[in-house]
Order: sequence, then C-alpha cells, then structure tokens
Amino acid sequence: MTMRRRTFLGAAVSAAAAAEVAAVTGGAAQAADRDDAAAVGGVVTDDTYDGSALWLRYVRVSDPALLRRYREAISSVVVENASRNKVYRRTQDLSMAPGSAERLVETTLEAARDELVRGLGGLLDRAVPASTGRGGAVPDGAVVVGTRDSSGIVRQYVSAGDLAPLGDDGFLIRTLPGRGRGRHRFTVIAGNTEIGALHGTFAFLRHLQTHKPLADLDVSASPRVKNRHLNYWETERLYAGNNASGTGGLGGETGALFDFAATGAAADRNLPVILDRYIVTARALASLGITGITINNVNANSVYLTPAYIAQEAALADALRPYGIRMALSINYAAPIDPRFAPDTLTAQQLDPYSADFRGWWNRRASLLHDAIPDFIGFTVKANSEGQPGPQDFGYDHGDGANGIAAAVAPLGMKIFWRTFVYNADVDTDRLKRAYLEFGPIDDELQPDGTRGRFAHNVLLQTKNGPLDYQAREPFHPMFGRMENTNQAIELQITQEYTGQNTMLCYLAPLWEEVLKSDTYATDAQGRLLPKRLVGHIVDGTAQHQADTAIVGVANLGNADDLTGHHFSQANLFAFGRQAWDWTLDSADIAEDWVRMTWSNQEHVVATIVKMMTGSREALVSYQTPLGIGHQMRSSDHYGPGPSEMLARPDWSPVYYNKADSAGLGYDRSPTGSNLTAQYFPTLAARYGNIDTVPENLMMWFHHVPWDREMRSGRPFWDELVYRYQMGVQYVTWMRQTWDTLQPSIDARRFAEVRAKLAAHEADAGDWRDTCVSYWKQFSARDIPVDDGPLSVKIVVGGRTIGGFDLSASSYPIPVPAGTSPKITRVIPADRATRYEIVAQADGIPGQAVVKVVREDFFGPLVKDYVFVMQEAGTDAGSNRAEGGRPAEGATDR
Ligand code: BDP
Repeated sequence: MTMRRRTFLGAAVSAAAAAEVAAVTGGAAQAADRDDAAAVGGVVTDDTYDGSALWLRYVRVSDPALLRRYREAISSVVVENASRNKVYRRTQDLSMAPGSAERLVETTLEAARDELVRGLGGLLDRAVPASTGRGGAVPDGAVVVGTRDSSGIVRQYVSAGDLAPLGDDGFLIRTLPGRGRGRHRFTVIAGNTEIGALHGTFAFLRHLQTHKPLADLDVSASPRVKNRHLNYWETERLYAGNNASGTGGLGGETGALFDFAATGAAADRNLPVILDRYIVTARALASLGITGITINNVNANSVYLTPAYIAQEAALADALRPYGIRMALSINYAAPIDPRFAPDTLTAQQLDPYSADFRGWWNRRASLLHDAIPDFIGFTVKANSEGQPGPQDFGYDHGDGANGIAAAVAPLGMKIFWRTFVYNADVDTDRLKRAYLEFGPIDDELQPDGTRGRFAHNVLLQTKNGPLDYQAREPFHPMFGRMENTNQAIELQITQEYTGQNTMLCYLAPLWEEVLKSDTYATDAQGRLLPKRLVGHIVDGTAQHQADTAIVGVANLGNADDLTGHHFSQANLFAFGRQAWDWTLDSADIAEDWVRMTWSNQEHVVATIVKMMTGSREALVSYQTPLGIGHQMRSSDHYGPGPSEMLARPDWSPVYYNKADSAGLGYDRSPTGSNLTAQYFPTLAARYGNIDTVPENLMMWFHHVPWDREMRSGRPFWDELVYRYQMGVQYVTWMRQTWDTLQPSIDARRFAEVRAKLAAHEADAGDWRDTCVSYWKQFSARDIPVDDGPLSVKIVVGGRTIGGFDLSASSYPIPVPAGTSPKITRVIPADRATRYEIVAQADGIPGQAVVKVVREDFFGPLVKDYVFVMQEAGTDAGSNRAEGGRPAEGATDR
C-alpha cells in the first residue's frame, strides 16, 4: 500500500516517471487498475507531504462513483507533433540538477502532454498513456491537445472561427462524439497557440481535481488582461526562505526562489543549473496563465545586468519558456554610472533621459538581454522613490525618465513598467495625494500632435491598489480612472508584508476582489458616467481603451519546502493568478477550487476551510487596522503593532496616520483636511468627504472620528473600535479551534504545521488588539466597553448576576461567598443571536468553569472561551477590586 502510494499519488508522480510512461507505453496501458481504496474511507493521505507540489497535487479521486466515471471517460492522451515546435533555447547544456524529479521539456506541447500523463495518472490512479495519434480514428476516451496547426484532430473538430475569439492565450475544451458506433467519446483541448492549449490542459486538470462532472464539456476562456505578471522581490519581504526564522536561507542559499550566487554546499545548484522548484513554479504559474516574472527586487541591484548574470537569466528563461513564462528585470535608473559596467559607464551628467548617451547605454544593455533572451519583456522601474535614483535627480520628471528608457528599448520590442509608488514630501503634506499630483499632469498634457498624455506607448504605469502601501484595507488608488491616456498596471502584493507574513492565515483574494470591483464613478470628458467603470474595467482597458493592460503581483515564493512559507499563502498566489486572468471571479469560488486541489474534496473539509479563508482578511483588518485606520505597523518588520511609533520620516510613522488625540482618531482627508477626497471622481469625492456617508470601514481613512460619534451599530465609536479589535481575535480563535476538527481528514505534516501557525497567529492577533487598544485608551480616556459586545455574556452564580467581562482578558476571577455553590446556573448573552455552552463547571473553590460563546458576525464565526476562576469572596485573590475602588473589568456585580 505504502509503496503504491509513493508511486502513484500526487507529487510523488514525478515528471520523469510521467515522461517515461508517455514514451514507453505508446498506445497500451501497462499498469493495472488500482481499484482498491487508496486509503481508509477513500481519503488519500500521505502524512509526510510537505506542500511542495502547490495545487498541482494529483491525488486519486476519492469518490468511487466519480472515479469510475472519470476512468470510463478518460483512457489516453493524444498529442500530435508534440516535439515539432521547439522553443528557443540559449543555453546549450541546460540541465536539471542531479537527482531532480522534474524534467526539462523542449516544447509547450510536451509540457502539456507530460502534465496530463502525470495528472491523469495521479487522479485516476492508473497509467494514462500518451500517444502521438498518427492514423486511424480518435480512440475512445482520448484527451487530445493541440492547435489547428499541430493537430489533425483539432483541425478536423474545431474550426478556426471557434478559436478566433480566444486570442493567443485562451483555450477551449470540448467533449466530442467519435465517428462510429456506440457511446464513443473523447475530449479536445485546443488553443490558437500551444500556450493556449497548455492553459486549457491545466484548466481540464483543475476540472478533475475539483471533482466536476465531465459529461459534455464545452468550455472556453480567455484572459481579460494582457500582461499577467509577477514581480519577484528576491531579497525583500521574503517570508518563504528555508531558514526557520522565515526570511533567510540555509546551506549557502539566500532563501530566494532562484539561486544566482549561492555559496558553500549550494554553490553547484546555481543557475544555469535548473532545480525542481523552478519547474514546479513554471508549471504552477502556467496553470494560472501567468505570462511573466520580473525576477529581482524593485530596489534593484544592477548585478542582474552584468554578462555573468545575464547568462544565468538566459538559462532560467530557457527553462520557463515552454510554459509561457517570460522574463523581465527591475532596474536602477542610474545603473549607467555603476562601475561594474566599466568601461561602458556614463557620468551623472549623462543621465539626461533625452540624451543619446543615456538612451544608447540602455539600448546596449537591453540588446545584451535581447540576444540572450529574445522574448525578454522589459524593465520594471522604481525611480525617485524611497531613495532610489530617478529622473528628478537630474532635473526631469517621471514622464521624461520613463520615455527615455522606453525609447531605448522600443526597437527591441520591450516595455517599461514604471512604478507610481512615489511620495516625495515636497509635493504635499498628505503622502496619499502625492503620486497623482506627480503623474496626473503628465497624463493630461497636451502633445504637439493634439493628443493628450506624454507617456510612450510602451510604458505602463504600475500603481499599487491603494494610495498608501498594500494595507489590508485601503480605498482604491485615486489614479485608477484618472489616467485615461496612459497604459496602466495594477500592482497587488501577494507576499504578506502587512498581512501577517508567514505566520497569519490571511486569504487576500477578497481584498483584491473588493478593489477590482470598486466603482470608480469615472466620467468621460463631458462628465457623463462611463458605462464600465469598476477598477477592473479601468485595468483591463474596457473603460478607457488603453492599448496595453497589465496586472502585477508581488510574489511570495521562496525556497521553503512549501515554496510560500505558510501552506495557506499558496492560496494567495493561486488566487492572484486566477483574478489576473479574470478579475470578475468570486474569491470564495477561487478558494473552493484551491482547497479541493490542495487539501481535500471531502465536502465538510472544503466548506470548513473555505469559510476559514473567506473571513480571514476581514478578521485581520479587524484586529490590526479596523474602521479605516491605516498603517499601524511596527516599523522594524511591518508585522507587529506600533501605533505609538514616530520615526524620522513622518510619513513612515503610525502616529502620522492615526492622528490620535483627545478628540478622536483618524486622518482628516475630507475638504476640511487634506482633501485627498477631491482626487476621486465627484460621486466618491462627496461620499468619502462626508463623515455621514463614508463607508464605516474607511471612516478613519478620511476622517478624524470623534470618540463619541454614534456608529451604525448604535454604539459610540470608542466602543465599536474596541469590539472590532476583539472580534478579529475571536475569529482567529474560531479558526484555530476549527482547524483542529479537521485533523482526521488532513495529512499529518501539513496539519501540524498549520496548527502551529494558527496558535502563533492567535497570540499575535491578541498582541495587536492589546497594544492598540491600550494606546488608544490613553487618548480616549474612556473605559473598556463591556457587556454589550458581540460576545458579551453575564453569568449567574449563587443567585448573583455577574458581568463586566472585558473580552480581551484571558480569564476572569469570580468571587464566591463561603458556603455558596460555585456552579454557573445561567448564562445571559447580550445578544439573542449568540449561542453558548457551559463546557466545564467548578467542582469547588478554588475551581474553574468554562463557557464557550459563539456567534456569527459580519465576517464569520466568532468564538470566545470564557475561563472563570471561582475564588473565595473576601480574600485578596478574590476581591476583584481595581485601583481606585472601581469594580474591576473582570467581574462586576450587577
Ligand atoms: C514597501 C516595502 C518595501 C518596498 C516598497 C516598494 O516595505 O520593501 O521596497 O514597498 O513597493 O511596502 O517599493
């Protein structure tokens, strides 16, 4: 049993094994069916599995009836001319590291074929052989992959007209009746390009991985956004390194995904050697339809432009190319003065973006890249931002700088992704207004030919989703909709810098969905509302018809076994890719697919994990930055709370954002304050500008909120604020407890790893709550609210009703007069929707009772285990008097 599992299940089916099956078996299935259950109860477990296959884990279909149907419908893979269109390969001796499980393919159709052999073999738990399909009828149960060019079968069954609307990247999947008698059927997966067919291959496998019915498939899909791109910051905000501390590397590696300069034991694993994890990444990104990776940090090290590195990059590009993943680099604007390029260097005076010197230099560098990597995408540029050099250092603006480099690389077919994450303090006192003030006028500028907008056609402005910096909640960036004349890219952060890093379970797709589906209320030049005007429409070009479009995710990959540092962070990469392909998708549906592909198809497991995920981001907002307060992160790591921090740079400081004082909390960006609201289109400017109409979840983003302001719940702002912090934590408690219930259904290693993360998550969420609430309390000068919170209860002991429990406390001393029973005779929840259970009673005094209180709130279930410590009344320990004689927050007689 164990041996068989190792051979056939999931990640254990190596590419080499899959290729062997494909090559050796030809048309005849050689392996016997494996009808016996793969594991007890039809649930597949491999208790050592480490997560390294990401969502491409092809485990045996656990539902026996479904497995039977799949096996009836699928018997072989047919790929004609799989080896004909060899992709360009620069590195002659490209090779996998010794002992690798993955293998290099030379064509995209080989990648598709191998994936099907591996995937179907795992899912069906029997060999599904591949053939070249020459001659004769299409076999019953065949899965045929190709283009009209590569495949006679595709040509015969799929018309050019059917494929035309799918573009270069899209695909269709159809179940077709064979020619002949009986219920003969087969499946065709086709694209206009081999990459399209590969995308379809992964979509087909996903269909099976998520246990969807196979009969009469007729699916087609194509992406809404042209460039679906990762930015990989190899040195920064890396939470997935194999070092236990989470950020570094071991054994000479840096912890980054790609090894360029590893030392010691890992030195022989540097590129051009290809490691398994690069191919797993390529396959995983192809499964999402990702089109490119900028492989180095935006605070760019120019070493990536040196010949030695370019040779390594070429090898990586060679390995990624069959999967449709192209490469780009981040550059430093002033690279031409870097002595590492001597003798080909410029002086600072020559960094004039209009000069032939400057453009010539960039053209020469880009040409080196182009020679090595003919499909090189171009450059990502962070300029005049956080200390990076840029055109403003030499008397020019962002338009001049972007266009200078863009002109240099345009003849090579390359693009420039120019980041708008700039916040020069001279521009405005409100950091959030600065980017638009710098970029807006360039976009509006009248050109000599009568058109507007100075940015070149091969420039995309890359703008973070919000005007601050990847916070767990921000309003969308006001530039979306305001940059009618410029290509735009939205930049999302997949790596969880501000959202719990590799400790907290925070599913980010709801955040991105919220942004992409936000109504900009953008208008045309006559002030009429655009018919399509959600942020997603702006990004995909349907609102304002920009020629080029992009969605960019700052990736979270490293060399950890699970590649992302937290098993649930894999979901964020998955969701990013799915939303980049189609931003209209529902984040809960994406979560469901991921759970089925990654954990289990058992319905209760799916429902439970999806529920955990979908509320997790709102919970994090709640215990970190509720009601629209921005950036309260500890500056040292952006993980923990730092509400009292004031740094040398005000706009890096939590106090700059919270503006806490005795009147209230929050940053006034309304017309009475910084007037950021005026950067939004009129409908939103009015809505956000007025404290009575601003959504409560953005209230402190735009207003300084008085402590006593009445909130929609009827509570004063202060009470609501404290309850929000508490609710966020109690959601994490619910997640932790709920995960424990899944133990029988989850493989042991991953179960334990997630369990440990959730325990740390809960403790750290509590730290956020306590640090922030106690700091705000110094300004509000109000008591911690008790008794009417979402999880508040009173208890009756010995005929006395006792309440006043601060939800943040971990236990509550209850004074019990001598001779009285310590039993809780009643529990009185503040709200009727709240359920409770007395889990334990005290047997005597001293003793302990536990009451579990549960309710569903707006972002999910909340749980609080009240631990009551019954103590003899009158003793010191049981006196429950706080300083000043006021009843303690823990136990008040009512
Ligand atoms: C901030 C990160 C910093 C990045 C910067 C950026 O803390 O590491 O360099 O964003 O996007 O959030 O340029």
